[in-house]
Amino acid sequence: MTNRQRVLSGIQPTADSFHLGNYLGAVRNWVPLQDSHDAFYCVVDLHAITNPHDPAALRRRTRVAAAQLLAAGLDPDRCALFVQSHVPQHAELAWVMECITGFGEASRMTQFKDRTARYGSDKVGVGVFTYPILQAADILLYQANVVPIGEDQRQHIELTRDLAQRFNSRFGDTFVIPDALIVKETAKIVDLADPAAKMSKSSESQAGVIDILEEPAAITKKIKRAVTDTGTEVRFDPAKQPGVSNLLTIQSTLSGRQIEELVTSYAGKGYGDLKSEVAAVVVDYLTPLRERTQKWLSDEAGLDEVLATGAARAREVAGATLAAAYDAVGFLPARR
Ligand code: AQP
Repeated sequence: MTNRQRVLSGIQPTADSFHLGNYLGAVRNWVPLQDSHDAFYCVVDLHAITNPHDPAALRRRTRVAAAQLLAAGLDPDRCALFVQSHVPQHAELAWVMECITGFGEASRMTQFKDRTARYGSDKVGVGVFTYPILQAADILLYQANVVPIGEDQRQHIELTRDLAQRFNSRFGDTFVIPDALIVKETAKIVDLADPAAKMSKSSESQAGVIDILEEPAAITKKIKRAVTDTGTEVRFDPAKQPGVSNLLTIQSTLSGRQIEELVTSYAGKGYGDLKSEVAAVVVDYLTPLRERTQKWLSDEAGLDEVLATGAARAREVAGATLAAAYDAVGFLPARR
């Protein structure tokens, strides 16, 4: 047992690679929290079936996601890394939380609104409507104090807090109320080809999306073609120069150099120099990460063992919370 605060976060296995937005906005921040917190990180495969999917691809991507997390620095000795569907309590608590969620409240979630506006409600599954409540269950099961995420997830943590408070006031104190942990500098990495939009795996064009497992030549090409701004000077001004500022943010985060120092180093130079340097930094950083991922993927048994150990630890904590929640709502205890 530990008195440390608890951290929980998850990521979907919905692509063959995480992109730089996932990595910088979320995953990278998970790593140091293993030392300061009791850490639980999961590959959220239940969320990955809210949209039409291919079963073989899902199975492959679940392992690829776990391998990338290990390659990024998650250490099975310092955190519980697991697959969401291996811990049945997620779906079980989600049902209870759905029953205290308002229909209007769930309808106001941005992704549901965006998808129904884009495709029409007959083409959007009920899972797209309810998954923010499953996400609330993911977090509350672990009594997480902090949830490290990118800006696009802020609304879901607000919903989680509201649901936890509602449950506690109706049925008695059961859940810890979690806080979002959003690192301001990397909260929203934007699309290289469309700096008005966040980098996203579901963008129509992937020209401005850097996958962390992508080959160096492709990464360099995308960065060299990044949309910059109308000026010529390299300045950090996210409102007026979003493209250039995004490149500076990426370079600064991956190199550990301050933005001001980088801006000074570009005095008298142009956007071409900026792009060349950013491409070199990104390739240098991602190459070993890609190699470590491949190494984990070549040891499927080892990878599955890590996930089994993580799931066993997760079930212990999730089981205790679910039992408390079931008791609080008045379910008769099951005789074993
Ligand atoms: N562009 C981004 N900048 C900063 N953080 C980001 N995240 C995602 N995009 C950015 C953060 O990554 C974590 C994992 O999110 P997810 O599992 O919801 O990933 P996803 O939704 O599959 O990735 P996308 O690209 O965001 O997919 P779409 O757009 O299709 O939904 C989260 O903490 C998220 O904030």
